[in-house]
Amino acid sequence: MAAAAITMNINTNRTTMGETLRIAVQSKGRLNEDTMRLLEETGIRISTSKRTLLVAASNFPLEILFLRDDDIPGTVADGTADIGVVGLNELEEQGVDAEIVEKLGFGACRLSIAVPKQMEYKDITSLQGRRIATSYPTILRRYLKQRGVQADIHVISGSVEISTGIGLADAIFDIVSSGSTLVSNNLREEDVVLSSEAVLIAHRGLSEEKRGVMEELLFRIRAVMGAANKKYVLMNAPRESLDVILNVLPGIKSPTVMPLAQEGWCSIHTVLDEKCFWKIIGRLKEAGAQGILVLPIESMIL
Ligand code: PRT
Ligand code: ZN
Repeated sequence: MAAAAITMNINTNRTTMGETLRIAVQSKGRLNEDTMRLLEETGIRISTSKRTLLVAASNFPLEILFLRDDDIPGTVADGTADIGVVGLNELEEQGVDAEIVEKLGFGACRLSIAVPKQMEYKDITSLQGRRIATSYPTILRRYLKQRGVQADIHVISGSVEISTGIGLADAIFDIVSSGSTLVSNNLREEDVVLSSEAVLIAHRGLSEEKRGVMEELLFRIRAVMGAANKKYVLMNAPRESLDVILNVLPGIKSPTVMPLAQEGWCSIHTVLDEKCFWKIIGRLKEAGAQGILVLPIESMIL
């Protein structure tokens, strides 16, 4: 009986939302975990037990195509996948034509010029005629051209950070996140050329039906991202403290206030930024708030 109900549910989804959408996701590496977590938080069930190249979701018209991140922009541009999750750095480097639909808020990093600690560096013109090692030649070439600098670009596919130490280059152009890789290789970050994060990209020629499925997915993704770091906060307070407490609370809209069975007391409910909550908790207690409950929010639809 339960199985029949589930099957019916899937079928209903498919008829109301049209075709199955194919999303390209990094098979392993830095973006895989966050992407899969985001999909899971949207309520989409994907069996990751049998790790094949193509996996279908069981309760949403979506199939996941697992690829190396380098292959994702091209696969989406040519329509083999309908949408994909990839670093903006990778998309920019490949320069393929795909629509950036949403910034996803994870995989944050930057593409920067870095030079040996002891090297004097005023600006990018200091690298005129010098050798720069990178895995991102297209973005670097464009940056140098815009600034009228001619340099020798050495394209290497990995361990770019060691290339100055071994005498292969005078400077590097590479991904920086915490900066610790640069420090441990005696390098100093100079120009930040591109700020990157994971983005959801889409094939330009999506059918109307597929675009509809993407919009449904996007709606869920935005609800999950909207709830990130937000907490649902409940507290009890004497009615006479209400004005002071409402002044302290920077809620999304006006908070809900409900009377309690005990005369002269009320319950206040609101949604707060987690960071903000820890800043104002002292003032809430001072104002007389008691029994403060802080609850996680799964998704938030504004
Ligand atoms: O196998 P596949 O080709 O799929 O993966 P990959 O090895 O090419 O890529 P992967 O998994 O390393 O990175 C995927 C994406 O994650 C990148 O394209 C970026 O958009 C994003 N990202 C975020 C990062 C980093 N942070 C990062 N720190 N990519 C790489 N790094 C590396 C960087 O190259 C350097 O070696 O980490 C080092 C620097 O880190 P810090 O923290 O020491 O500065
Ligand atoms: Zn790669």
